[in-house]
Amino acid sequence: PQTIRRADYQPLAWTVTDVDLHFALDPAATLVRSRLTLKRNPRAPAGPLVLLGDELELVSLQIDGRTPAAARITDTRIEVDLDGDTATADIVTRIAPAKNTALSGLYTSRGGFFTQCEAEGFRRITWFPDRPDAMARYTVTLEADKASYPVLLSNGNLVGHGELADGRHFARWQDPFPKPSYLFALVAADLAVNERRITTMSGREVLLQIWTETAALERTGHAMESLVRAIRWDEERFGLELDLERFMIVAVSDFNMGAMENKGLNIFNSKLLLATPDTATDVDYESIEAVVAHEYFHNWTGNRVTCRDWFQLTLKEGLTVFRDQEFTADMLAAEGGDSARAVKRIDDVRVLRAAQFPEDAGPMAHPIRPDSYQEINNFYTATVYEKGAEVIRMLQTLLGRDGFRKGMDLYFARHDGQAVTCDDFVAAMADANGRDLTQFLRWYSRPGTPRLSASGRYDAAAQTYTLTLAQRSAGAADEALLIPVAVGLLGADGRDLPLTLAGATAPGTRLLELDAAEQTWTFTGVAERPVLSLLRGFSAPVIADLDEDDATLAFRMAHDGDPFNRWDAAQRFMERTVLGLAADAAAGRPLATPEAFVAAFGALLADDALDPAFHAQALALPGESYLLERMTPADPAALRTALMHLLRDLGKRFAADWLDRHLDCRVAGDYRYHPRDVGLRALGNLCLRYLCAAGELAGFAAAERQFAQAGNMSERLGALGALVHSAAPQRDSALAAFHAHYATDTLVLDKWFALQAGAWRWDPAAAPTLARVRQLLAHPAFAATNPNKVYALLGGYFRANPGEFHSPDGHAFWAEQIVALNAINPQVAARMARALERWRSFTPALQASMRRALETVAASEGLSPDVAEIVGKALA
Ligand code: HT7
Ligand code: ZN
Repeated sequence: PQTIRRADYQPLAWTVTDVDLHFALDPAATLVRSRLTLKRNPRAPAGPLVLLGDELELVSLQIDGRTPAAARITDTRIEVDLDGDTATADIVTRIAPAKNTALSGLYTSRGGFFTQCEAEGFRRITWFPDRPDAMARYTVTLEADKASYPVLLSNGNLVGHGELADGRHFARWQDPFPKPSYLFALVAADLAVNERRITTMSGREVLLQIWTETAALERTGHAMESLVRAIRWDEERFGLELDLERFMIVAVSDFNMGAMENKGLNIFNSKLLLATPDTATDVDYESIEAVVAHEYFHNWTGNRVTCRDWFQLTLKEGLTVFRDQEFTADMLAAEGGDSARAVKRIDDVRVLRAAQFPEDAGPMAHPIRPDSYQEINNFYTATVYEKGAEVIRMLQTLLGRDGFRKGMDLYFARHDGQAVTCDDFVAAMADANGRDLTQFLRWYSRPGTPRLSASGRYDAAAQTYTLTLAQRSAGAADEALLIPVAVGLLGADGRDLPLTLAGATAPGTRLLELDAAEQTWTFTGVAERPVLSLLRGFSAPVIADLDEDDATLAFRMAHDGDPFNRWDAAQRFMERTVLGLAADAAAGRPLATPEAFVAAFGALLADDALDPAFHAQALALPGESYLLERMTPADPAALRTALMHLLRDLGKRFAADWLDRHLDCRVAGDYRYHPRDVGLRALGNLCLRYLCAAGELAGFAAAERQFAQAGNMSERLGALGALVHSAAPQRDSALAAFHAHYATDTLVLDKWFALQAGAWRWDPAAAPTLARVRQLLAHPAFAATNPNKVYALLGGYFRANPGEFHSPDGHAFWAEQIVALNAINPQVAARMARALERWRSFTPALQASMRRALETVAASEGLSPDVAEIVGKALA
């Protein structure tokens, strides 16, 4: 595959000012007529008009009413030399939406038409300069059979509609805002609507609509509430108002990602839109609120100001993830206080460590603004999104909330309506705050996770504490990053000591700006030997190498005044314990949990003062993929043995406490999505997890009871999960009951598929999970054409179950499935393919079967650029 480089960017020689599209919709053969109004770009070197296409049948092309004599036409590119400064292109294209299983461009799903144009899907609809810096005004006419497709939607405002011959009808939409083609959308389907009218901060009345299949309409309430909250929050926090008369969201069952921010017509994977207490967990409720907000926030960060080219993707994605994280934190804190805010931060860091840290250490490592790619769809990554959000968060930390807001205001004042770069964003932040951010920009071009180390020296006589911080980034020794490091010092009683630096005193936490390879700070007036609390709130996306003994970890786990660091201390102690046990398992030594850890864990479990949501986070072991990443060499079987041992041991030792706490976690009354109730359910479910892992009969009974009596999906799935992740005799009957209850509910069945694919084997005599996964592939509810099903079943196995997946059989199965998926949907196949990219960090025996599987896929026929890039980089 061809490599595209950031350094090769050239502005377009010909821009498009207006696009007039006409769709004669038909699943087998849709005719797309397009009229482009073209203008020579005075700021670009002279060149031909370039139109891009992908799997299109060109019916006709005319320039200014005539067929061009010397157009250069290939399957993917049309070049035409044009005279003068303006021109009109008329293009007719034929496409087959029903055959479009890649779900990019125009496709059908459950009898309706839907589009997905980001990143390069528009070129699968019609010939176009399909890149984000080509911004134009769109008028779109949709024409379709009225009985089958009564609802016809596109971006902007409805400016006409009516009946046509032969039972067909049409609707015409006009979008007042110039936009890039990736934000174009259309929907034609049989849908029902949930509507709400609200008044925006300037007093305009706007119409909010959520469209779904009629049967799902009752599941749209939470999404509508979330949308209204998001609109209000963006007004209050950033002064940003909805700029449209109507804002629509549509649910679709077949979708490659979570959702898409098309201007005024967001399209959502139904999984991230539809919820009732009986069908969605608390985590689903939180995700829906966050994603509805995320897509809405893109209306400003992404749509009004967009990216110049796809290398700048983090400009909109990192910033918008940061905005949705802040939104969720504010929503949670409004009802659950600061502890709920800390829990959100912990959740976000868990995701970063589990997904982004491994990515940054493997063959797909890239800076948040990549320098090159083969297939842009492969770069919608945890690095661009989650690490990108951390980089934005550091800007807010460095500039303060008010300074950050000033920077945002200047960014919009300068760039509204433009396609810009990450440099433009940072320049606005710098200029609004009178601060030189040149060094900070290095974060945009640095791959890999930087490492931070600290050493402290206490001088009792002088009452000083001297802290030296050092940073290290692989391959960039001479270019230090600017790293905001929030620190605290704990006294022997566990309380924060006041921090005095250069005569200025701060009460608890102090922000240090590390901008050299190594730097030293001396705190004065330190009356006792302190314990360091470093990187509070996870103030930078780095790995902190702390040389803490068990006693210090236990102390911080019990007392750190920063809730994030208190959780982190527990995670560190757990990590040390699990990896120690895994090393014993790998060497065939007997496993024994260190008593120091048991004592610290027991104290944490017994702490009744903790908020339940925080308590659940603090008592949950680190994620398996994160731990695997921390292991050298990665040995998934040994790690699984260690995790099972620890869960079992902690479950047994504290069985009575887990049972008591589970009882204390009961939530009375109707379901509420409220931080307090969510926390109680999370903690209650964790208690069941430990009890069932321990094989406690009372635990099995408690889980069975909760499963049978559950008043909502969080309780039901929590109990079922505890049974499935154990050797409980009730396991299979509970799975069967769940299936019977939700047999026709495709979204809920995804949970049932995922649970079984991710199941650990507590009974060594049981068949490997692979056998069950193969059976489920043939289940009537499974469809390889539906990404949600693939992510649930195959993702549940390849990504969420390393202890079972990593075996020669698992790897051969992976190769077989990637080849099959590649023919159906390259984007989905590439996502699944990433499960083996870190193969070089595994044990030699596993490396051999992983390599074989990768080579099988690499050598297969018809490999898409998406999968080719992943396996090619893995094998390179
Ligand atoms: N901006 C959207 C990205 C997206 C996407 C990208 C590639 C292929 C399919 C896709 N669907 C949605 C979603 C977002 O980040 O808001
Ligand atoms: Zn986004």
